[in-house]
Amino acid sequence: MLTMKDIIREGHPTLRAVAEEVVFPLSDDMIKLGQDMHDFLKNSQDPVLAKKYELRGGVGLAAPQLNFSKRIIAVEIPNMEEENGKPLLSAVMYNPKLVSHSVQQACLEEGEGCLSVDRPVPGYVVRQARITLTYQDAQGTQHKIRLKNYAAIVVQHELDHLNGIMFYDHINDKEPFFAPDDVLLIN
Ligand code: 4LI
Ligand code: NI
Repeated sequence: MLTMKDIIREGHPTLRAVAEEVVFPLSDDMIKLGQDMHDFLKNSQDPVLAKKYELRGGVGLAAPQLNFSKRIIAVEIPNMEEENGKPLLSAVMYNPKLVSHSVQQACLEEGEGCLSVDRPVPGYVVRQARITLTYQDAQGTQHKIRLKNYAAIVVQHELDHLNGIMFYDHINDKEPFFAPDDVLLIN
């Protein structure tokens, strides 16, 4: 089981590297890594397990954060609307690719956090409001999905990790909460 000690922190060079594509069929290690990343997120959202293992809550995780420079991300995004327990998005994505995006931009009103960053970095991280993404699952099956708002933001944050980009790279130092008035603020 992965815990916070498996997650590397800002300053580690792997977080600034461009990760490599994974080749199919996947090795057992790459399948296990994806599953472990996904389980970490689910555990981190379970109040009992999060407390027991001192996990910080997360909805997205990228393989470079575990010091594996591979193009793998996991997402577990709870559905804030309606208490049906069904997640808004739950997946492990191998070789995810952004194929198109909206002109409309969006950002989280409360800013972003990252499991590899142990300090608050206030400010708007302006991203695309809607994206179309392709990826392969663990079996190698290709998927093409459209995401918007919160899910689109989370996936773009994780895709950035595969390219050595940290969320605060996007924050305007002079005016961290500046955003043009056509940027959608997500709360
Ligand atoms: C515990 C159990 C307020 C502050 C609101 C926590 C279950 C911030 C938001 C969670 C903020 C869950 C989150 C991200 C923000 C803030 C990520 C809590 C986990 C809210 C996810 C990747 C940015 C994603 C919305 C500095 C670790 N996650 N909040 N940003 N949640 N979570 N990001 N922003 N301000 N980061 O952090 O997983 S994209 Cl679900
Ligand atoms: Ni992150």
